[in-house]
Amino acid sequence: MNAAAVGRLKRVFESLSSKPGYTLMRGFARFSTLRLSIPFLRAAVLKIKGRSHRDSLELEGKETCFPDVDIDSVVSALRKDGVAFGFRLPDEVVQSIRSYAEEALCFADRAPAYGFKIEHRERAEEMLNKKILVAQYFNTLSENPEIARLAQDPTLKEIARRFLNSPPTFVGANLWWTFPVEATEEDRHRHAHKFHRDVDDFKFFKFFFYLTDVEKGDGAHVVVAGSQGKPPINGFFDRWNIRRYTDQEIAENYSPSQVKEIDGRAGDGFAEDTWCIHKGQTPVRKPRLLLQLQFALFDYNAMHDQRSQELLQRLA
Ligand SMILES: O=C(O)CCC(=O)C(=O)O
Ligand SMILES: [Fe+2]
Repeated sequence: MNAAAVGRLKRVFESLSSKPGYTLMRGFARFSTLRLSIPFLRAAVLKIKGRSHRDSLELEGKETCFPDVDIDSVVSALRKDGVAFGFRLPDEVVQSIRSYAEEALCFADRAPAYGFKIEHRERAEEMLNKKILVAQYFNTLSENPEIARLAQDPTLKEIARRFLNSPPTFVGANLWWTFPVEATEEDRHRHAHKFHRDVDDFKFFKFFFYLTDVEKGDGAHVVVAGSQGKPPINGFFDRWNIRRYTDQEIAENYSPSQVKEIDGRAGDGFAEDTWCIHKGQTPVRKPRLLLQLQFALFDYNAMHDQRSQELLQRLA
């Protein structure tokens, strides 16, 4: 066994002891039979326990931000293409999240010790002695009421319930900036700026909302529509492998019409099953602020942005 394989095995064992449920799921969720059957099995078990009824009662009386969204067409596009468009946040929600992002600390490389206010980005870069590609906010659900409200939105929840074929679990909000910098290969790899697919549960998906205008060159998200369960394959076991894919592999394996670079105005949103191949892009013109809301079957406590206040430190 070579050194890289030994290192990988060591990381799997460490992860098994610290996060056993999540690590086992990441092993098993690559198999399509389990991805298909587990949502239905879980729904049946929850039905016996009476949870699905309780869930539908919870939705009653809550107002949606998306009265014009056609739930059926979103769910069928998500199933077929892995991506569905047509969401639009109300202007006051965009304003509220933008103001929050000006005032609160964001954290370089998602590291709780590297907090800075967005106006002090240059100073933070000097302190870290590197360009910052990604900076994320923490504890957004408790700090911004609009994000907390979106996490409970009945339209989003109903889309989740139908797409997942099972009562949905909200597993996390994430709000982050991507900046136009000469990023290192390592940072681009780490922050998902290379094609990949996510294994976050047996079935799961995400809503993405742009909070800044995103034209080509501003770090638009790219998705390969219809690629769910059909990754580029290089050797027999590669179909179950989770790895990064090169742009060339994507160009060779899918038609150009499948590769969608998603631009939009501040407030525009889309839903995506990120079991599809996708990536972020490094902006070349201006920063991009993005909100992501994730629904899944099970909560492995791995997707949320909650960090204890004692861990958070200010760098600049
Ligand atoms: O920054 C992006 O657009 C990509 C993020 C990503 O890969 C993900 O949220 O799963
Ligand atoms: Fe991803």
